[in-house]
Amino acid sequence: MSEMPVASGADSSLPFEERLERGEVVYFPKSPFPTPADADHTFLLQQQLNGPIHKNIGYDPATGKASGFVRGNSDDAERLRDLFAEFSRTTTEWLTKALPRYHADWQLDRISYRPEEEATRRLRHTSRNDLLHVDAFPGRPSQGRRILRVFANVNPSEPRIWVTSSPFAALLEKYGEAAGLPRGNGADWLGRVREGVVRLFRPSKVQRSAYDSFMLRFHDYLKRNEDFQERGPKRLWTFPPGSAWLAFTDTCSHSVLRGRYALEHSYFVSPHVLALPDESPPALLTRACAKTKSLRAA
Ligand SMILES: O=C(O)CCC(=O)C(=O)O
Ligand SMILES: [Fe+2]
Repeated sequence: MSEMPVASGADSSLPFEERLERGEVVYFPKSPFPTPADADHTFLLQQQLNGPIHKNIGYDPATGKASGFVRGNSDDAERLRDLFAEFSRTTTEWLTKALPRYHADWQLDRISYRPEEEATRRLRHTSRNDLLHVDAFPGRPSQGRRILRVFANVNPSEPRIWVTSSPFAALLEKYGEAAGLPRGNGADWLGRVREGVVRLFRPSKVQRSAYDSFMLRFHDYLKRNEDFQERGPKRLWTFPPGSAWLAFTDTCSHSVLRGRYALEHSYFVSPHVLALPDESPPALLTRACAKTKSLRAA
């Protein structure tokens, strides 16, 4: 590891990967990877969201396309793409060294840039960031891969404020049944709907598996559940300017209350490179369903 994370969360003596996989946030008061500096930083702060269709400004490292920003001239658009491409390259380079076991089988997902003030946003209920949830991407099914996200607060003077709550394992135990556990025995969830009629019409699109459908349902369920939102355990995080943090956001329940100007990079990590595959959401879900099935049969 190039630089040890500064202790945060429950047990900092555990390896970095285990802490992340169990749902902790790993926090760095000073970002260990570069973020845009000087004129590039000023340029980034000038970018505006092309709302309300887009929730954030986005960039896909696979295609080099940026979206969701108010377009000025073509030089500016190219400069923004270059800036995102560089952020993707340097963040991935750092992460490869910091978490070598994941690098063996991960896919780079998207970058987002969040220029809006979170405290005053008006979003659809299921899109709201101020309600606690675990992540599932409606348009980008993970098919059992884990969602690892790296954030950097690029605000020059204000912190970004998060709240985190119980990890996925505890939430599944408490609310899984009520949210609607998937049917079947689990072994076929990850690929079941990859084939079939839809695939013929949209051959390039990754299909949603039964696992993805459950994770989306659970995401929405948690945002609607007043008991969890109001009475669940809470930890407040204040991420100052220049800091960075990482989390498996499919496990670490989280919400953002305040702050603007954050950069974020998502990665999909394959189950077989995890340090604790038996504690991953697909494994926990498989066991939860088996238990429910045997209880019903008894
Ligand atoms: O913008 C943030 O700090 C986190 C928002 C969030 O929960 C998400 O993008 O899934
Ligand atoms: Fe989220």
